[in-house]
Amino acid sequence: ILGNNFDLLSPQQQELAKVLIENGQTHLFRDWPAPGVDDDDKKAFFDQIIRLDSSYPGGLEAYIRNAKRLLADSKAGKNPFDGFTPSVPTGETLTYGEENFIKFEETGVQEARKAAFVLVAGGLGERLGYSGIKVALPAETTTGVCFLQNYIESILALQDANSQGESQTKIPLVIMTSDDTHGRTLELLESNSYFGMQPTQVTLLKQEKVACLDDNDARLALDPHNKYKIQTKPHGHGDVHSLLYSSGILKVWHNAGLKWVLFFQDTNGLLFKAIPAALGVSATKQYHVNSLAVPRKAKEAIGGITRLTHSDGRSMVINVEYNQLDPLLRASGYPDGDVNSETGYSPFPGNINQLILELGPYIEELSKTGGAIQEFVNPKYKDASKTSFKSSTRLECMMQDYPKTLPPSARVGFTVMETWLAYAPVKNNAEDAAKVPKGNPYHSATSGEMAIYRANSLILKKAGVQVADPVLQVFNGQEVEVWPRITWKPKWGLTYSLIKSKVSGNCSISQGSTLAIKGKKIFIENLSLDGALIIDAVDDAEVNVGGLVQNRGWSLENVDYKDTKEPEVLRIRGFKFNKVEQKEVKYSEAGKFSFKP
Ligand code: UGB
Repeated sequence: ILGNNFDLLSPQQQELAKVLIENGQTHLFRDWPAPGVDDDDKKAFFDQIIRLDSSYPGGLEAYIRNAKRLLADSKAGKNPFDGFTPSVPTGETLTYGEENFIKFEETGVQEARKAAFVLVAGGLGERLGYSGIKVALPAETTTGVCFLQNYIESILALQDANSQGESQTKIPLVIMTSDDTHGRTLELLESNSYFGMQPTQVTLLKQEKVACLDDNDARLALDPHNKYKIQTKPHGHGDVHSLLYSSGILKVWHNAGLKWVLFFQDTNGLLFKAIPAALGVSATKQYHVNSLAVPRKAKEAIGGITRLTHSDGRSMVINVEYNQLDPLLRASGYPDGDVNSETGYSPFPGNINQLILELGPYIEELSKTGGAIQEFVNPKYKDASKTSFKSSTRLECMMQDYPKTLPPSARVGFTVMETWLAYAPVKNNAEDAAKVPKGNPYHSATSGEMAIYRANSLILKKAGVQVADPVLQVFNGQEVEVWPRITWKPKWGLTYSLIKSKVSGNCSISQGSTLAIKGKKIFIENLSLDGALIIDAVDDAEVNVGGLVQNRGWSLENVDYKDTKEPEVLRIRGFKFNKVEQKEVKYSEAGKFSFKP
């Protein structure tokens, strides 16, 4: 089929050409001119084939085989849950600040010295429609700290809590990127000195896209504008497992004595408030897999953690994706499908895709699978005959499907935390967020930022501070609770016990106030705040803050998302601060200080 073009190819390329031809891909070469014409393009084509082959567990042959099988199942309307009955699983439910929560936090902080973190950040965030990479987005605009900085500083706070004198723990961080995010992620890190991490602590692993498919025979789709290029699309966050495995980094971690791998997503500004306790649960319960979950509103766009029991006796606790939960329930004796129970929530806890895996069993499993995760395909058919697609499709996979291949002996659990504490992602653009059914979370930049103020306010309240009640305000068509704008660095308030140890006496914060704590050893005692207060201090400065701080503070102003005069980061949240007046204090040298205006 390739004729004399075959001789242009290297031995490796020739092997791959044979694989393609034997697997129904002759159409790829049908229009190739004789040698001498487009030879460089032909070589470039095979360079891409080599990349596609090497980045998929089992290579292109396996990809085509899997695609044929999944496309046939999809055409036949095969239910992926055939034989399985869903039921509500039981897991650990924690309440912030309670005795067992504090105990788990303490254990978790200690375990963190044996942990590695993995951030999946290859997604473009199409639903959000932000032009930059999502991890560069400010988590809140009081300090302007972006998600990546917040994540890194949280990991550094955990690291710091485990370092004594000379023996410095260094917690590794892997960031999975893609062609869409790689360059900009690296640039963000480099231009900010890795936000305080050692560059050697951070590893970027880039996921490759997978080949698109034109039809039910899994014929690879050519780029309509370039017959020497195969169309590709993202394969999904499930790639993280095969990438970690093939990079060899898991072995490095194992040899270094690490025990836990924590996976997390790109835009959840609350996450690290829940991490220490969740890791404590993993260690205490010896979970091989622990998924973090929150109470889920029916139809909310997060998966439901479900126990699936097969008629043959098999049973597993697994995420069922939001679009599959309703049909599964309807087909299994829940005629109303995905609905709230009398508690006002779905009985199935919501998966927030924060997974904690025990490294040993994880490596053992990946040695068998190569990191391949159960995939799915979602073709948009032209008509009911299901013979052709509206546009090319591809296989996809999700990182939370990892437990699907585990043996029944695996210890798979989950930990439910309060939503206000653990989960406020930024996924939806203003327009879509405004259309979210009333009572369901917006998952927008507006709600994501307000959730940080709410969580910090609630935590300080729990620690004994009188924090004023919120007011309701509407930004970009979304009604949100506006709490005092309280922020702190992770090193200030890593755990509830630590926060409690830093506030004492009679403290109060009024509704319109702003409080930004940027230092580590800042102790709040008998502080009465009505205005804006920003305290910065180097780690060796111990500062006592108290007394009455009163000024005109920062007010909130509406910004319309369509107002192109405003920067995009403000437009997507629908508000900005008018910094009328503030008290700003800074301690740049070690020592003991007292700030009492
Ligand atoms: N991501 C990648 O790194 N690579 C990819 O190819 C795709 C994504 P989305 P999704 O917690 O709110 C998930 O798109 O997939 C990264 C769970 O499946 O934001 O719609 C991307 O950068 C769902 O069960 O989410 O839904 C981002 O960091 C529920 O838990 C992450 O993967 C939901 O998240 C998630 O990508 C949730």
